Amino acid sequence: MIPGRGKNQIMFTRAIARKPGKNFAQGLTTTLSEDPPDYDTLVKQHKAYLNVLESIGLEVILLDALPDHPDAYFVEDTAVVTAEVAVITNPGAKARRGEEQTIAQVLARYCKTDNIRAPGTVDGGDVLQVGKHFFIGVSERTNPEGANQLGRILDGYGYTWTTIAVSAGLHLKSSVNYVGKNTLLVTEDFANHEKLGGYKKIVIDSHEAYAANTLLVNGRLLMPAGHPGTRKKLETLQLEIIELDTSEVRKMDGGLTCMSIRF
Ligand code: CIR
Repeated sequence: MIPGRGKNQIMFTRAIARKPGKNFAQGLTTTLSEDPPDYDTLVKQHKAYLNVLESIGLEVILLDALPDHPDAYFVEDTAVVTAEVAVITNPGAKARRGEEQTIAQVLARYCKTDNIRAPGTVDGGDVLQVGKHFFIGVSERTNPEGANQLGRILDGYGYTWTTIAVSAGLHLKSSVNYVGKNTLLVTEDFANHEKLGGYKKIVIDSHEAYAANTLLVNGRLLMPAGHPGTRKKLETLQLEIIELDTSEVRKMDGGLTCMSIRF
């Protein structure tokens, strides 16, 4: 049995990812960094990420870069995939619309698909699945109409869902993630959120807030390197922890969850 496999844990066999394009630094970002984003470093970090996914048993379906969409390697935002259906999103940022069509073609080979329709918008980064429940962040990218459309689709497959206002960070999963064993990893902003009751919480110190974007895959925790305080707290879960350097992705407001669609 895989360590840490619990009732809310989903086991994945595949991941869709996309190569970053040379123009990735033209993507959307709110992060001001002294060092400009570096393509060669990003490529190395992206490969290391994919190697980890493969090493823990996922088949990686790697797509080519989309030159017209410098953020397209953040594939997570384009689809919400459950065991029964893949919901193709309508990304909230205009510059990112169109990315979802190429992902829809790939997912259609593996599962039934449905769509979020305008004026609804959803970014997958706002959608957190914990077992049979979905938290859907309402953010600058995911609007109430999109959240409700997604919720109604999920209803049809026996899932429950709640919306949650994203008051800080780009997406819900910039601040809240499920790390196994009935535990949510949260930033201080979400530590006492009324809609996140019923779970144990690991609260991250504010100076390590970026580590909230930690990804649970098949019993392992993939976390961004360089957050020793959060690592120590996560060690209490007794799951294998794999640190990955995400410096270049972070400059583009992205993280570990964003770079793959697991299913
Ligand atoms: C964007 O602003 O859309 C990208 N630069 C970053 C998207 C990160 N995606 C995610 O957290 N799921």
